[in-house]
Parts: sequence; structure tokens; C-alpha cells
Amino acid sequence: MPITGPAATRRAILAGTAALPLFAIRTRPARAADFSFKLANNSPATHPQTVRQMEAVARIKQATGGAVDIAVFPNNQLGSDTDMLSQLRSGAIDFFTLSGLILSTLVPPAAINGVGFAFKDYATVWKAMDGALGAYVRKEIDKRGLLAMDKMWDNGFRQITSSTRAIRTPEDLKGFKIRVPISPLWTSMFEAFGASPISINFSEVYSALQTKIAEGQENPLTLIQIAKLYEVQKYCSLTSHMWDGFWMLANKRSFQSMPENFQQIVAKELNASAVQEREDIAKLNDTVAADLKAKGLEFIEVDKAQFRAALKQAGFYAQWQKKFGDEAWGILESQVGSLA
Ligand code: X2X
Repeated sequence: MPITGPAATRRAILAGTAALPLFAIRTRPARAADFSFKLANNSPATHPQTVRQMEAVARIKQATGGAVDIAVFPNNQLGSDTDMLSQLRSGAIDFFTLSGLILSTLVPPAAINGVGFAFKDYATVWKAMDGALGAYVRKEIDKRGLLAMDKMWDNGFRQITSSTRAIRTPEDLKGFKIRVPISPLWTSMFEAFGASPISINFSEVYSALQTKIAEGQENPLTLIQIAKLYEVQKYCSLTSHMWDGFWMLANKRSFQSMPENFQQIVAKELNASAVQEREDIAKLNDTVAADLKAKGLEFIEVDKAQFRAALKQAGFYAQWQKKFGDEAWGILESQVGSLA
């Protein structure tokens, strides 16, 4: 029986799709990109993350003869991290850099690099994230429908700032209203210290501090400087309580819509820029504290071992070992040593 009506029309159109791109290409203006993508992040336009992403997309455009054109939207222009993650999943955004800890709301194992005081230095961070731990997390991200590029981007070791009290010991955190990103691990860690964590997206942090909805927050020094958080904070305690980095995520359908040689170019250039961004942050780390001091932030050296002991005593490590499971925890410890 012949099939007629809208369904048949749809089928006829689908059957003809192979011919459509040719037709479409011929009618487009000269040099229009074949693949127009959006890349979004939460970092200010002057942050090395954004600067290096702009360079990567320029190289990609050149290497593909203009066929792959990626527009960069920094500074939460397309929404908060939570919004952008759903846009990435739906394909409204094609590429998005997101902290592994925030990504853990979708991919729980992605929080593993944020375990308190796990990494002693950058050498250990990059060995783990470019090695076994990163490979494990990328596999888990893939299972949940997103792609992660091989090289993570540095955010940094996180330090606690405050506008009210100076945080010198773990006891000083008791009842402290601290903004944390939206992620169970962050909330759990500050609850273990006895603080009162408030989950807020980065897009709202400056105003939350300014209006004192939160007394303090924690972020790497570079971001405290570039996002001007020092304007609304007084003290900075050098806790380095966690290392945090961004995964360069891609929507799978978008990425795989490109021919393989373009996929390789995009991945290669994004990874190359990630490595350069790490070097930028490392250089900034040498100067940023002095600059923040000059801007009036009061720095406090703390005994990190005390903070770590407080977490341990509160059962933080035991709780998260159980949540992450033996495989993930085993890989983490193989990289950073025993956390018991
Ligand atoms: O939200 C934050 O504090 C930030 C910018 O550091 C992250 O992306 C986790």
C-alpha cells in the first residue's frame, strides 16, 4: 500500500539527505564555515583560559581553511555553569570548560581530583591528570554522553578568602558562611570543617560577597585577582585545600559531525592551548600574591596539616572513599600516595 501524507514527505526528505549538503554548500556565501560552533566558559575575558581558547579557535579556523569556526563566549555570557552544562548536553553549546567538581553533578567520579589535600604540588597534579586518573575520569565522562579532551586546563590550588574573620585554624571555619560552587564534594568538605557552605554559581559570587550573603569564598589566587574578588574580601588564608581544573567538554553529536581530520585538528589545538594555559597560570602564581597584597588583601599562612587532620577526624576521607569506590580511590592513591 503506498504511503502518502506528511510521514511520506518526511521519509522522502530523509532519504534525500545525502544530496542536501552539496546543495546547501553551493548556495552558501563564499567561505562560510561548514561547522559553526560555540565554546563557552565561566572565566573573565582576560583570564588565560579565555585568552588561550581564543588562540586555539583562530588556529583551528586557519588549519581547516575556514571550515571550522568556533566562537568563544567567556565570562558566563551564555549563563551560569549549571545552565551551560545543560546547554552543552542539548547541543545549544558545543564546547564548554567546566570544573570536574561541578561536572560531578552529572558524572560523580569527575569530582575525584577535589579530594581535600590530595595533591601536594603541580608535578603530582599533571602526572595524575595527564595519566591514569585523568584517563579514568574521561572514560566516565564518555559513558555519560559527553566527550572530554585529553588535556585539562588549570584553575589552581584553592585558597580561602573572607570579609569578616581571619581564618587561621580549622576552628575559625566553624559557622563561617562560605560560598562554594554547586557540587556535593565542596559542600561536604566545608561541612566537615563545621562551616556553613552556601552553593552559588560563579556568575553570582562577586555580588554574594558584596552583599555579604556569604562572608567568604575559596578560589585560586589568579581568579581572585582577575575576577576582582579582592575588592570585596579582606583576608586570604593560604590553605591550598584542593586542586581544581577544567575539563574541555564537547557535545558528542557536534564533535562527531566533523570529518575525522577536523576532529583531530580541533582536539590537537585545544590540547595545545590547555598546556600553554597551565604555563600562564604557573607564571602568574609567582607574582599574583604580591599584587593582591598591594591591593590590600591580608595574607595568612596556615598549618595545612591541621586542616587535613580536621577533615580526617570528621570522617571526610572515609566517606568519600566509599562514595568514589575502591577502583577510583585506588587510582587516586596510586598517584598521590595513601590518604588514610
Ligand atoms: O566557581 C568557581 O569558584 C570556579 C570559577 O573556580 C569554578 O569554576 C569551580
